[in-house]
Amino acid sequence: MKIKVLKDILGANEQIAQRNRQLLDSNNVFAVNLMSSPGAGKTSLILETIRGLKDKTRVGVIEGDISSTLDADLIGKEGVPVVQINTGGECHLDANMTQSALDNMPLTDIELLLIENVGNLVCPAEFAIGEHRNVLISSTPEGDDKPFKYPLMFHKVDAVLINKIDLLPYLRFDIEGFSRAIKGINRKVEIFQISCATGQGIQEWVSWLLNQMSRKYGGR
Ligand SMILES: Nc1nc2c(ncn2[C@@H]2O[C@H](COP(=O)(O)OP(=O)(O)OP(=O)(O)O)[C@@H](O)[C@H]2O)c(=O)[nH]1
Ligand SMILES: [Mg+2]
Repeated sequence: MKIKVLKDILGANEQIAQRNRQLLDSNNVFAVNLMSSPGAGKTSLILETIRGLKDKTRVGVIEGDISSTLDADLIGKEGVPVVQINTGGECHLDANMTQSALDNMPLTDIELLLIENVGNLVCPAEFAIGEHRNVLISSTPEGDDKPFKYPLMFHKVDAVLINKIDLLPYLRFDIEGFSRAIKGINRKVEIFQISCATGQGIQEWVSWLLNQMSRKYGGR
């Protein structure tokens, strides 16, 4: 019985997610669902991405948090449209919440929508929200065992950004083993080593993103 209820919830969510994707498609907006543990660097990455894409594409941001508008306030200072979702306790965004945010996003003014999901490595992996790509930010201080402990998340994503690479000299983190473990779960995933503190790898990430967008919607 329990399983059936969960299936119903996920089925209903998937239908709304598909409607969100159709809305985004009809506006030629490419949506990226950014997931990570709390504090891995989602907001920092969004800031770096906005700066890296300046004059290349028009960005909008949806911020998902259990409470507060701290992240949205930071993003708003970059002069891009931003909508904050407060889930009020839910540990992930779902398609319904995302739909409400899309209703408040000027979709005709943007080409790329970055969606910061709630910091959590479990639930966000299970709920589609209408995104075109899923990206995981996994930061070095979290430890190199995460692919073994949270395999669904690593399985679901199109790219893993290994953030806080600047801290490697101070940590016991086997980056080769970590990358091997990710590829063992998800052979096709792209892996980038980045630092939002030093800017290392951000250009490569931004180029990949632009490439994914043009594969979907053609030359920009
Ligand atoms: N050393 C270092 N610190 C970083 C890097 N990226 C982010 N940080 C720091 O990590 C902390 C958390 O970064 P955020 O970008 O707020 O992380 P988040 O994933 O958005 O956090 P939540 O929204 O709370 O889940 C901040 O103090 C950042 O300055 C990095 O590449 N290197
Ligand atoms: Mg954040």
